[in-house]
Amino acid sequence: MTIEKPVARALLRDDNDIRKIERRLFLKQTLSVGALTLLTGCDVTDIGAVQKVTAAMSKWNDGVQAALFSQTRLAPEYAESDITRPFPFNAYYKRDRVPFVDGATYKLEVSGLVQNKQSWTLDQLRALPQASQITRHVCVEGWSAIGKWGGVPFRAFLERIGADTRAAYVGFKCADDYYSSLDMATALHPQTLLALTYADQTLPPQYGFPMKLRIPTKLGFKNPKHIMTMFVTNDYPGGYWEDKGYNWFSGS
Ligand SMILES: Nc1nc2c(c(=O)[nH]1)N[C@H]1C(S)=C(S)[C@@H](COP(=O)(O)O)O[C@H]1N2
Ligand SMILES: [Mo]
Repeated sequence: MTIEKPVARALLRDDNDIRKIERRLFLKQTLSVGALTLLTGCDVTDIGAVQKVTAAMSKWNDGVQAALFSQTRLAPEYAESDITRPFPFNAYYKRDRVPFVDGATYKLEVSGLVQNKQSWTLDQLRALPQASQITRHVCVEGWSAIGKWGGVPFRAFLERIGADTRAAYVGFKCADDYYSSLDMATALHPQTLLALTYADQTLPPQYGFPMKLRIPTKLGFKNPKHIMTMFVTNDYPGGYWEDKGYNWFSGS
């Protein structure tokens, strides 16, 4: 039932047979619904009951994974020539419904346990020291792709706004109905990036304009696009897929 472990391992090793692992993961998830039916005696059509059990197991997994998590463990980085072209688009809707956000009036809202709650324009974010990474994005649906993202190391941003880094979570609200949250250790991880560019260009609408969080140590669904608000909190904020039963930790 430890669904995400293979991915956690996959992120840490060389990716020779990452495809095989993804396939196995995909099958495992499909199987686990059947296994749940056997275990709980509830029918798979009884979505509510299945979700409750999945969520409970997920919580247990979160604890195990958090204990294993190391801030010094880095996701592999790649060369320009490894980049997947074209990079896939994915969301809970089709491409023609990608939200429009006006970059000229955009302001990232910051709230919760932070000293400075001022909101940030794109120009202000671009004026902060930037970094870039070429890393692999792994989606639970069974695909992965390598891309290049640039932006502000999230740790530096959290320090800049005086975030209480002893708090448990950082939460995100997006321009679509998406929302997500991270454990503080992952928020502070050196590869977690407040991404403003893709392939050295302004982040295109389909990949999350004006801003997304790029977290190479987490599965794709934990990388929120079109972020409008972020907040630091001790109250578990959940997430769009997490609240549907996906494992919250989902990473290494
Ligand atoms: N706002 C928002 N962020 C999101 C999603 C979404 O539907 N809306 N989908 C997630 C999932 S499941 C994946 S795999 C990635 C896809 O990112 P990409 O379009 O850059 O490949 O975005 C993640 N972040
Ligand atoms: Mo995904």
